[in-house]
Amino acid sequence: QLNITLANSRIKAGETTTVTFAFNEAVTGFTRDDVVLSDANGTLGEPTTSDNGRTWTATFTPTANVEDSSNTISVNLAGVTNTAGTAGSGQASSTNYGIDTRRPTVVAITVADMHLGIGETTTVTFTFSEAVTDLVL
Ligand SMILES: [Ca+2]
Ligand SMILES: [Ca+2]
Repeated sequence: QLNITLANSRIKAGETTTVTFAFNEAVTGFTRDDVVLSDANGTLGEPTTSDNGRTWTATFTPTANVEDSSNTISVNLAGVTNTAGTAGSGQASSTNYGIDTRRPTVVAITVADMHLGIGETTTVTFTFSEAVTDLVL
């Protein structure tokens, strides 16, 4: 039995997060090769344990320019063995997490009046690829 949790379940551009793999007993042989990342949209560092094999952590780095609200990290339990030497079976999956590493871009800038005289004002419209906050001109 294995619980997989991510410290941050909504990962943004420039962020990484810690993934914790909590087994119900101490295991050996747990490496990155046992982790299934086909639905992860990112890469994982090598898992390390600080309590002799029961809890493991690794750093997850999301793929750039991805917007996907449905992602999971899984582990092939056949790749790990308990202290009695018995290999696990089946797969364990993390709960769902979201990734938004797509940076907004400016799609269009339009000026209402292209022929301004002295003292006139006009409206400039900025259109972004997605909603943005904190626009500073
Ligand atoms: Ca997905
Ligand atoms: Ca293994």
